[in-house]
Amino acid sequence: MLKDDVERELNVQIGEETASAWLYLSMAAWFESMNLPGFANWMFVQAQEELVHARMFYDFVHERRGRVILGAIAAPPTEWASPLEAFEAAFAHEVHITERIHFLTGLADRVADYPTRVFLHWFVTEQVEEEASADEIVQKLRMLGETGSGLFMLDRELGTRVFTPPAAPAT
Ligand code: OFO
Repeated sequence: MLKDDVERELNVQIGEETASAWLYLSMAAWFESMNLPGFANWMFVQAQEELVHARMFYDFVHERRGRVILGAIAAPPTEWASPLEAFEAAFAHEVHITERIHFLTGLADRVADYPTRVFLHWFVTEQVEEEASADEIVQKLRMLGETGSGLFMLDRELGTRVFTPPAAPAT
């Protein structure tokens, strides 16, 4: 059984992961409107991954015989000044999600909830990758510049990203 405060925070995290998907889908739509289909593809794949993350928390709460309670998801921003600003926002968002995962991990430790602690281990590792992949594109945008052939080449590269569902963590 889940303790009440752990259950509540896992429910908050379902909302956080869903909000991540909503944010990246909004960024995908903005990139489409900017005629950058490769960037839009990268964000769309990212949104799909976030929905899987939300589902993992959803399933875990049920496995532990908890109750999933969904809250409101705030509307995401819809405009960014440039591709660089959008990816800087994506990176900052991932830093926030990392902080949430670390907070949850600390909570599980404090209440000796070992199954939740083990479940969260996958997300601790995942967040290292999430931050690194957003930051890699920030660095490329800074290096290549945001106009002309650099942007076109990066758009082609980001267009090759495909969605592969993450393997479920052991519980
Ligand atoms: Fe779910 O990792 Fe990004 O937000």
